[in-house]
Amino acid sequence: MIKKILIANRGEIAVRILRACKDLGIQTVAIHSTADADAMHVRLADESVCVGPPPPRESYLNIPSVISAACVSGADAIHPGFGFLSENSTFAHMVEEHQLIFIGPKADHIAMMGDKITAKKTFSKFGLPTVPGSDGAVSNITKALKVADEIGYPLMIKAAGGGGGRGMKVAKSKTDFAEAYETARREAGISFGNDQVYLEKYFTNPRHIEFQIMADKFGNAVHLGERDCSLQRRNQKVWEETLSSALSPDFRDEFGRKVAESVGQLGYLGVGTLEFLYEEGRLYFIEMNTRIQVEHPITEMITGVDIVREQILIANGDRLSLSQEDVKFQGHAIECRINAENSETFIPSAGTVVNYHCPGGPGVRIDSALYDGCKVPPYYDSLIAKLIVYANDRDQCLARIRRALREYVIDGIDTLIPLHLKLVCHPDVIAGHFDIHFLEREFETGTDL
Ligand code: MV4
Repeated sequence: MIKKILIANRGEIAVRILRACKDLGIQTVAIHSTADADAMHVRLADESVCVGPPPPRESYLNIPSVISAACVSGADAIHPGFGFLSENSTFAHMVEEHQLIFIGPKADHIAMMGDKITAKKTFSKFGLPTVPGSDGAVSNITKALKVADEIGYPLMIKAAGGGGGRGMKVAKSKTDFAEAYETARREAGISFGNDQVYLEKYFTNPRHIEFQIMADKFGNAVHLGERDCSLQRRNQKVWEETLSSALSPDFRDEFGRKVAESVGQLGYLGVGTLEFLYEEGRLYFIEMNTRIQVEHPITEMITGVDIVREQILIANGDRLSLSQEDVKFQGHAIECRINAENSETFIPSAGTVVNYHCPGGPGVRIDSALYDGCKVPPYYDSLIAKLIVYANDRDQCLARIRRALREYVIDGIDTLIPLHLKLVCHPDVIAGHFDIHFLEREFETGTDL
């Protein structure tokens, strides 16, 4: 059994992973930059190692430092969390080469899903619907124009090395296409070191729906239902919920089984998420994430599964603790991401938190590394807390969010609490009527400041 885990992350996800380790009786090692010496994740860990100065490149992304920290502390596994090194296949490979367990999928599967063309081909081969578009990369303008005519306009040009909203261009019509195509290739080469691009039909007003999956080394694979992550701004999710009202129980059941079967056939190991665009009653695969995601707690709330615990046990070589028949969905859960940002301008805010007071009561879970008097440094992601609310149905869930947001006190820095209070009182949000453009459209944040 894994005895000691090094957590190669910071903030709320490091704390979340620490908690799963403690529940399992596993020793913990935190890493931190000099800016995080007094951070919550350092205080809660059994041991800690400083891995470098504040800039992420020199600390949390510094592979030799992170692996050395694991070796000197006698850890037998590394949990990467999300962001940082979590989807770096080179890192995953190096961890294994040091006789350490990487708590995540095989390095090959990380690399495979990092290439969005390969990811799409893979799941298409397993029978999942994908967004209509080019069959793989389009390597020159002549071919590209021909394929573009077949797909029709508007269409999207996406970089194979992109993902998560990076490296995408919309061509509204044939007039825009050649320039958009050349720009996309040039930028992809610079940003990702890979200038391959592919084409897709552009969905104008889709929802973003993703399925959570887990798979063990014995070929067992299950899905834990879907999350609707349509409320986002500039590819940063702000609010996520599960289950989605867009899918009927029968559709979810059938589609979810296909998703689980696909990852089983792939021989995937660990937890992951398949992202889809939803339009006019249909789901189309776009990308797979091979990490634990920010929004995993809402799935935990409605299924009762501790996904981080499962992730650790899968990496340890254990069997999944449940089969598909054991997965039951109960109630509704919503996550409000509390970022250290101004609710109107979205300008990041750093400083010292004062008067910290957390909401509580039935159905309220806070995942955070905040404490009264803690510092929010300017060097890292602005996510500082997640308000996760559970209730028997969506309306009761919304009422509890209002109650919890009004209780929440975070002074000293700007946060997204005021934005969430507006969202949870908005008629379209209450009605569940939104797509991926709703937030930018409604709160006029689509344009530059
Ligand atoms: C799309 C799309 C419309 N049509 N693909 C953005 C993130 C990346 N995972 C894929 N993205 C999109 N791909 C086609 N063919 C619109 C988006 C998109 C988006 C998707 C999910 C959540 C938020 C989004 C915001 C802008 C664009």
